[in-house]
Amino acid sequence: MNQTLTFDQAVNLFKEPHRIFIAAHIMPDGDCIGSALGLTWALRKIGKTVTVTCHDHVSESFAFLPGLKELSAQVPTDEELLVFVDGSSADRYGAAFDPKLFGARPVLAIDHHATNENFAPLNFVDATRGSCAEIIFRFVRALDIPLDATIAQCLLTGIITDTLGFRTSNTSPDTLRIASALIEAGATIGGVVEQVFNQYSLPSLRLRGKVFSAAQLDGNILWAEVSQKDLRDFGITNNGAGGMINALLGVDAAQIAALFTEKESGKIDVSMRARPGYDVSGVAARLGGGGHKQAAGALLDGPLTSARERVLAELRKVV
Ligand SMILES: [Mn+2]
Repeated sequence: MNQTLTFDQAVNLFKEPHRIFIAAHIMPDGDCIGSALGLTWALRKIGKTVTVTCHDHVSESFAFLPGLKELSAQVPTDEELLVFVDGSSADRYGAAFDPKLFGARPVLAIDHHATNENFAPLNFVDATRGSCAEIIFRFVRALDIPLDATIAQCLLTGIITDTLGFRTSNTSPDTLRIASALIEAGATIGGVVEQVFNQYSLPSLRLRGKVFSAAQLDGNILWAEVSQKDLRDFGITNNGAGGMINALLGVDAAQIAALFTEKESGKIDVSMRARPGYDVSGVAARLGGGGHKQAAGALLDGPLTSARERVLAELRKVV
C-alpha cells in the first residue's frame, strides 16, 4: 500500500543512507533537472554518494548547470534510497521506476503536481508549491546542509523555469523568500533567464515562424502543431519546439492554448496552458497525463489530426 509522508518523515529518510539514487522525469524541464541536480549536490556536500539519472534526452539549454552530463539513463543498483522528483506518475520515469528493482529499500517521490497519483511506495507531495525546487530547498534546509552557489543555481533554475520567471499565479511570497536565499548563496536570476528563456537556435526561430503562422483559434482555444516533417525540414533534432506554448497563450483572444508535437515514435505530445480562472489539469489527467491548472500535458496516440480532435473536444468542455 502506497503511503503519504509528512515533511519530517520524508526528511528523515535521507539521514541514514550513504548511497542514494535520484531520477528526473522524461521530457525533462528545468524544474526536474534543477531539483534533481540541486538535491544531488546538496547530498554530496554531506558525504553521500549520489547517482542522478534521466531516461530521456536532456536539452543543452541546461548545460550551464554543473552535473548535467551525469543525467544518463540508469536504473537503481546498490543504492539504499531511491528518490523520484517532480513527476506525477510512475510512467514519467521510464525504466528507472521498476518495482522489481526496489526490494526492501525506501522509494520516495517528491512532487508538487495537483494530479500526483501517489505512485511511489512513499510520497511527499506539496501541490501549493510553484516548483519542485522549492520543496527540495526545504529538504536541504531541514537536513542542515549549507547552501553553496552550485546548489543554489540548480534550485533557482527550477523555480524560475516552472514559474516562468516568477509570473505564474502559484508564485508565492515564500517562492520569493526562497529565491532570495538562493541569490544570497550565489545564484543569479540573469544567468538562468539568459540561458533558458532568451536563447534559441536560428532553425528553432524559423520553425516558430511556420508554426505560429498556421496557429488556429477555436472559440477561445488557440492551438498549433509541430509535425516530424516540420522538425526535419528545419533541421531540428531535439527540443527545438521548447517554449513555444507560452507564446501561444500570449494571444489576447485565447484563454487556453494547446501545442501538439509529433514525436519520433508517432506519439503526440500535447502541452496546454490556461489563463488564471481556467484549469487544464483535469483534461490532461483524463487524457492520461498530468500537470497543474495553468500548465499541463499528456502523451497521446497519433496521428496529429485525431489527437488534436480528441484534445479540443475535451478543452471545449472547460472554456
Ligand atoms: Mn515542476
